[in-house]
Amino acid sequence: MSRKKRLDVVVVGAGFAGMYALHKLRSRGLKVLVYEAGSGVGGTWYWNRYPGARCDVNSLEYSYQFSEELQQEWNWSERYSPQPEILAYANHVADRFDLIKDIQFDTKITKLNFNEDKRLWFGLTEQGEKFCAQFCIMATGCLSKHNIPNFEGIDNFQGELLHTGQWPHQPINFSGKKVGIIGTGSSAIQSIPIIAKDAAQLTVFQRTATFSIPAYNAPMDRGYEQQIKSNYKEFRAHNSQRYAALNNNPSHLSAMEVSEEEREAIYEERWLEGGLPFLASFNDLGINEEANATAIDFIHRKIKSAVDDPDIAELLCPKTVIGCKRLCVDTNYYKTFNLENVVLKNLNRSPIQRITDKGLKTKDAEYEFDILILATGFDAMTGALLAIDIRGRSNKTLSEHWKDGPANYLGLSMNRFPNLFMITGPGSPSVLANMMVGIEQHVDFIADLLSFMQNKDKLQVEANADAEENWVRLVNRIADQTLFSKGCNSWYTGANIPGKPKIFMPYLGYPSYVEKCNEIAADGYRGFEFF
Ligand code: NA7
Repeated sequence: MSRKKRLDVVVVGAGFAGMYALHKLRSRGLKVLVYEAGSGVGGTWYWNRYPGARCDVNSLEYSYQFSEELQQEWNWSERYSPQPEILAYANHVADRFDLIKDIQFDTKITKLNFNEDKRLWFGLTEQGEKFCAQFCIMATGCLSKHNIPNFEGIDNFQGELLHTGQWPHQPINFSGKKVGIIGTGSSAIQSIPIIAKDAAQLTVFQRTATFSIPAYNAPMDRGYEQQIKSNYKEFRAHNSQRYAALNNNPSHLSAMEVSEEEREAIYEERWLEGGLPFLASFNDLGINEEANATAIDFIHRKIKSAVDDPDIAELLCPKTVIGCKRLCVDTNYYKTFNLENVVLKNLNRSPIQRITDKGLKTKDAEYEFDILILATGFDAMTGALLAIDIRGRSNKTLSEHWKDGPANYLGLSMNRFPNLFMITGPGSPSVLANMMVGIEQHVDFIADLLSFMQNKDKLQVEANADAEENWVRLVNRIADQTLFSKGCNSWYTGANIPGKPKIFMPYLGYPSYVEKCNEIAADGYRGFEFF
């Protein structure tokens, strides 16, 4: 066991949040160390290496803005960046800002306990290394604790069992293989068309059909890139005023106030533009069920025109509200089901009973596979935090504090957990805004809060209980005004994990969130208690 390390700030996770936290806080003269479970930087882009993994946000927006030189000098090769390029970018940033020397890789944190007498967090790693720090920054990611459903017999499978969120580093050869994939969320939708090209047979097990919009990914338009880069600051500032901090050209029209022809033309135009901006076709798709139904109808017709077999097309048509589960962005997803080697199975009609040594058994049939892929998602937003034994004041555990859902203030801080901050935690815009933008805003807010404490000679800060309660109520009140909090079992609400408290976690509306953060800071960090 090594000697205990004494730090000002310990950061957990070396994804984009942890990397920027390290850079920012180190530049303020603090002694910072990042612990990272993986062997490299990049977080979600380090782990999610499945075929076709790609960002669903435009490359020119899914990148840091804290360094003008960095954003000018880095060139993305495609409209939507593939995972290897985003990982290369993360490594470039780590080298450029000399981050590696303060990151300890291959190290999982198992315990974090707050010592009230010493006013320090004491931590333990899986390898038994101890450390203490005044502040803890949990940059553990929203989609980092992968979800392996409790399938009976899962350990019996003799073939290759893979999870999209824990993909091996070496290439997987699908050629001539019989492959099964469980799940049809974003990870499956991106990987299915690519796996189908090589596999002898691909069987897709679907529980809930998902809406997907074509990406129309293409090589970066250098003219457009130049245009953005010539005024990058303004472009970023403009986007931060958008609901999800994305350049999605939101419409000011209601889907119900235009003629049917006009509506169809607008949807068609958005469809051809591709990607997530489809949801901004009209201003009421997220709040009016009738308006939402018009978008559903449009996409159903697109699916039916793409898929030859009407029964398969019907099965691929989602029956939920559009936007309730995360909208997917694909390349050739629906058309892949026209290939002879691709089969779609309806788990609602015939659920999985168990995994066998050769494949899996559903209520009606038995399947044999060489490779079985779990594209079954994540214990999102809270999973990675609850995987660590975190104990705050009075030995209160995080799991106790969150037994009815993730109580928090601004998605950043929690009552009874002094000097511990989350980046893009539950209660912040997080996954429903451009993550890179949210990350920088959070880290900047925390850095300013720490400076405020230094100036006031304060050693300890935490959210007060009332502020926390009111914040959670506000997050839910906002979500309840939309269609996104109800009507489907989404990971936004924790409903994808059996037994998890069901509560809508992301704060909807990036600009209003930032406005609140700024007001609170200007008001002496209202809602926080200092000691
Ligand atoms: P998602 O979007 O959570 O998708 C997981 C898929 O796995 C989804 O289709 C689930 O069906 C299915 N699933 C989960 N558990 C089971 C069980 N027990 N049986 C059958 N099917 C199951 O995860 P992704 O990795 O695809 O995407 C996560 C995010 O990453 C994505 O939103 C982007 O932001 C990037 P269900 O819908 O629950 O019926």
